[in-house]
Amino acid sequence: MGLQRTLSIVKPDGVRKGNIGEVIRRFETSGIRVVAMRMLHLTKKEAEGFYAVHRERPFFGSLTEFMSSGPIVVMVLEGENVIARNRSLMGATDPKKADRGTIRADLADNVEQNIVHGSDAPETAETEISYFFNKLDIIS
Ligand code: 3AN
Repeated sequence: MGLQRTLSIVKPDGVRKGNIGEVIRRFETSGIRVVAMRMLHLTKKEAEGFYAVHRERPFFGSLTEFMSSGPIVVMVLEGENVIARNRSLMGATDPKKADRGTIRADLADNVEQNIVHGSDAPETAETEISYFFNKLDIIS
């Protein structure tokens, strides 16, 4: 796999519930490095741009409403095979189906408000990272 980067987001529910530190602690404890980080409050339009691949899904309106409902924390994570490692720390999209001990099983309320986002492949990681960060924002 080699060294990878991925985009992680602590979603508005995670920020509201005070879970920013807990999410980062889990990354750091498992040897994943944070190499860029920023807090921001997306507009509806910006959330729609980020989730453009889901435009046709029935939950698109509600998802982008939620993602623009409060501040989020966006991070670039770096490590060996970090895309898959982050996905396994996050757990399944639906917290009811997520393995015990994962971020979503432990902290999330439902399939939409599920605390974290993580890129699902190298190509999406690259696109998603560049949606929020310039090259010079990322520590190497
Ligand atoms: P993941 O975030 O696990 O990669 P995706 O990419 O399928 O999951 O979905 C993107 C986001 O859309 C999820 N994080 C979740 O917030 C929302 N979502 C996914 N499936 C549903 C659903 N059935 N109902 C409502 N929201 C959903």
